[in-house]
Amino acid sequence: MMELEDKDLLRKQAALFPLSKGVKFSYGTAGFRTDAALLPSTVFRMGVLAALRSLCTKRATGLMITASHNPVHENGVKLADPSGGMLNVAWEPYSDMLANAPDVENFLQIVEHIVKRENIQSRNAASGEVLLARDTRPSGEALVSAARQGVEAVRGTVAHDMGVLTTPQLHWMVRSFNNGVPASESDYFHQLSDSFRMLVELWHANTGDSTHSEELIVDAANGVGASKLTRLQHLTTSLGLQVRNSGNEGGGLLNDGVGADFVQKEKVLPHGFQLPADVGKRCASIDGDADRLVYFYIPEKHEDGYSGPVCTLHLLDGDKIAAIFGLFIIGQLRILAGYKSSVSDATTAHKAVVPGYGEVKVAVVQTAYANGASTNYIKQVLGLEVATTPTGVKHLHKKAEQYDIGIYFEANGHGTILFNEIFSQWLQDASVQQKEAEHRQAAKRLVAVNEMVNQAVGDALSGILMVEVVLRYQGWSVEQWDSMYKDLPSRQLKVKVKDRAVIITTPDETRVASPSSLQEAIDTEVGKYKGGRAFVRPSGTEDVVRVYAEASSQQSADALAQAVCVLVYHLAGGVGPEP
Ligand code: G16
Repeated sequence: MMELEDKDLLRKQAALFPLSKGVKFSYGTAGFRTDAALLPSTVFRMGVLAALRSLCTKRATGLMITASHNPVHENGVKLADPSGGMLNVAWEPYSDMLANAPDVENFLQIVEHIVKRENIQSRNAASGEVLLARDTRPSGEALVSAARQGVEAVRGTVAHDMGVLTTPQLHWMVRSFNNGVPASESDYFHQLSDSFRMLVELWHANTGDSTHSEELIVDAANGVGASKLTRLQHLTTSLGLQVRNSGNEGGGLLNDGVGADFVQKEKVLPHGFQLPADVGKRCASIDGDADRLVYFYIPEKHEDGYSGPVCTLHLLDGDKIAAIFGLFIIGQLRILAGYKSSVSDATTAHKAVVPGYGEVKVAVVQTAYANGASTNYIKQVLGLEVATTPTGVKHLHKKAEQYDIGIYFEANGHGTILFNEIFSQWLQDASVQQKEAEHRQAAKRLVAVNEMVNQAVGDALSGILMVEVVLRYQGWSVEQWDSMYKDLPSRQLKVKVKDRAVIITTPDETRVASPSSLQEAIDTEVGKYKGGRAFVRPSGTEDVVRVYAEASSQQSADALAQAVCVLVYHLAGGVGPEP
């Protein structure tokens, strides 16, 4: 139970952050997101919740001020659990209740309810800790201050302001902090760069090749990732990087015509990239808080002849990143399993049975947005299991944890590779104890991947390092990587409706459960297109309904997506002009 002085402190502090009138907050896919001016009360209250979660688990939690891919006037808050992953979904209803509490007394009652229900007792000095960080949005500083006041309104909890970070850096720090290992930003950079160096050295040792591949050009969305990439580059001399859209004074706006979300959804060049100067170059885009990564290039010629709103670039999205990661992982496991083939011809389906460990369970986790061609490739060519979950890294991460190695990626570029603890330990031992040098090297490579690739959450920076390493091992250009499989033509659009909550989908998000008339109409429309597939779902980060369509040609995918938008507009309360 809360003591009187706990309540007095909370009451006094909460009164400084009154709820904005007429707004209903919902935790959404990855936390709260809206116009920054509406957020101080929500952020204060999430500071309180992060403190309670820390007291409850007796470990540090994290709170990140960011709205990721959303426009610069918006902001948001994401919470990190003690594992470094997203807030435990069982606590999401508390977030909604706290964020929407109409007044201070009601807010206090909800806090009391959480304290009681979760049996939170420890309120000794500094028994709870919350790490805070923000991206580069101008509203971030004031919101971090609101978060700090929320954390410190819960007696016995302290806030540590970690400064301006990418979202994955904060998650990494929470995980490291709780694991009792060095957790500063400089530790993060050293861990990534040391393991990258190790992988490059192992590659040199194997191939004798010491040439550096051409530099990678990264569109940093005018966000926090730009300065972090520059810092990473200073530590990894063999990584040639050119950072564009760095958000420097006089440059462009955060996420405005730039960044991973823009490139992946629009499939057009971001600002700062041009024809013909950038034709054939290996390029990547990250998003505003650097937790998403996609690659792209401008081909010499367009072979499909279609000149609709697409085709200025070839996109290598999260699905293709998952595919190349899967290829590399399975290649190393093949070596450990005693196959004589090298990584580049690891193209037959098989189970990875490694002597001394047994079958290594590997899977790729995707969502309904995964391009059908990627799923086929991963299953049929790589021979890997594919698991699916609803949208949201919190779901994919949880699923990926069920395997020895779980590779998860959303098509939009969120993803990572998780290693379970028992298998990680086995790899550590195998890297010194295996008899064959080849086997020791394969184990060492996987140990280095485990170190380099963020184990807490998808991370564009560690993702870049991993892609760049695998391309070297494969000896591939970006075009060769792209040719692993050909994407089925697809199109993603969004529709504005009065209330996006009127659309309820089935758990796998591929069908609309309500309103049923909408699903019937979508089915009829899909039936008109060869190889057609389409689904709609309310976004959890923007006030829109998302529409996805695939078909056998780009014209058909565009037409199907457009037709489904019109259906959503008419059957789910569209607002503004008809799409
Ligand atoms: C967040 C989530 C992702 C999700 C994305 C879009 O990413 O972490 O898992 O795919 O939102 O979600 P929705 O389709 O519901 O808008 P980010 O990069 O925006 O934080």
